[in-house]
Amino acid sequence: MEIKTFDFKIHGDSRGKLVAIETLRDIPFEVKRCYYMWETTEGVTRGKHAHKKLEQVLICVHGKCKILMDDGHEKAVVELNDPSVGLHIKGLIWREMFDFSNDAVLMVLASDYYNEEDYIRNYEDFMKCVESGE
Ligand code: T46
Repeated sequence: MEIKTFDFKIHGDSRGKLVAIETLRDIPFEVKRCYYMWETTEGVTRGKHAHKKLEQVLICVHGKCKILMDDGHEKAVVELNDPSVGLHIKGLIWREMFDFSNDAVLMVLASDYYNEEDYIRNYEDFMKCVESGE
């Protein structure tokens, strides 16, 4: 499975660091939504779903966490621990987020508004979509 990450430019000076992410320049889609999660309960796994159309970039802006990606054929785990790195998730990918550090803040830039109909929350349904090439 191809893992696509973006290394965002860090603007650093004596005051500290700053990353700017511009739509269609630093990431390949128009951002319609941003959400983030923090104070994730120790040992918990979030996600456990796929999306039909949504495209996203995940950035752990503080702390660290791991992302499992599964395309129905292969699985890969990526650790996010750098606020200047974004993980691109596009297409039919089952994702799980786990191993959150206590201080982790996971921010997500999404290509569309929240729509429960775009979710595939059952793994068997996900595999049916993979097999049918939907
Ligand atoms: C994804 C992974 C990486 C909203 O009302 N609006 C939103 O934009 C989102 C993302 C969630 N919600 C509500 C729906 C649920 O009642 O917030 C609650 C928690 O959402 P969910 O259980 O889907 O969260 P995660 O962490 O399992 O998954 C999220 C995204 O939903 C998903 O698109 O790819 O992060």
